[in-house]
Amino acid sequence: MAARGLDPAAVTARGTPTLLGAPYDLASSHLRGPALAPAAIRAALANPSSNTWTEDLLDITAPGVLADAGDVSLPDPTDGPAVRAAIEAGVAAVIERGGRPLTLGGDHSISYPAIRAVAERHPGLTVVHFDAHSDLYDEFEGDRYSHACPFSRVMEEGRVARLIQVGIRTISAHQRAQIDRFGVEVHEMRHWSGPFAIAAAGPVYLSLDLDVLDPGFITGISHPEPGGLSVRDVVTMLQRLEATLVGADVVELNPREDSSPRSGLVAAKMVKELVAAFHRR
Ligand SMILES: [Mn+2]
Repeated sequence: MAARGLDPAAVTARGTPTLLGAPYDLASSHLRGPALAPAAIRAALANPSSNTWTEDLLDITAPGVLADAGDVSLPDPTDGPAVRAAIEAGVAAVIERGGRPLTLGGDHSISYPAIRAVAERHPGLTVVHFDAHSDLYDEFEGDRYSHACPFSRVMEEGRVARLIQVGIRTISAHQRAQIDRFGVEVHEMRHWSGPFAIAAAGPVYLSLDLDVLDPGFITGISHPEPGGLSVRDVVTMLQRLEATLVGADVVELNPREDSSPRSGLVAAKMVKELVAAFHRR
């Protein structure tokens, strides 16, 4: 029997998933380190401790399965507007070359320009957001572009039809008000009863903050929040996703907080299963 999952004719029909590094962490409110993540994730993807196959038999090194556009060039990381413009342009360039962007943060602030670029090209976009945190602050410590704010910036522009959040367990009164203001569909951990299928009509962007995982599964993150998901929970939800992915990101890996390369391996596992999700629809 032929391996299920890889139909070479279908692989590029919707655009090859394409890695794009966004090595930026100056919008982090707590720790630096996620700027080192794109290199760490690429190294983990090549780590011989595992192989290059997804669980449903896609070889991510086979032609057309996963491309790599390198890192966004950030000449002056202290110039926030220039950083955001460069990330938005980098993501747009991936789409315009026929790829589907899979951006590697970086802190979560990079999702705002990345989603802007995708939403402009995919009307009716749904964003599926895995995170311990809602990241819906209007501003955080005086910074409207902090990694605590990207989904407020995304939602107030009105280009995203639905925002679905999973894994949230740190809502403040302000963020609850923002959830109501923007009509966010939140699946909080306090109501968790196991993995479920997220279905969305139309194009979907998936933003995966690795701190959605319980700190027992990953040390290399800046904001460990107990009471989270297992690696298996997230992988299963990626596999059950009933949606067409047009873009994604994996953010907030902090290699400086990792006591071994293992958190990078967790991030790489997520990247692989996201690649599979891109190819499933
Ligand atoms: Mn988070």
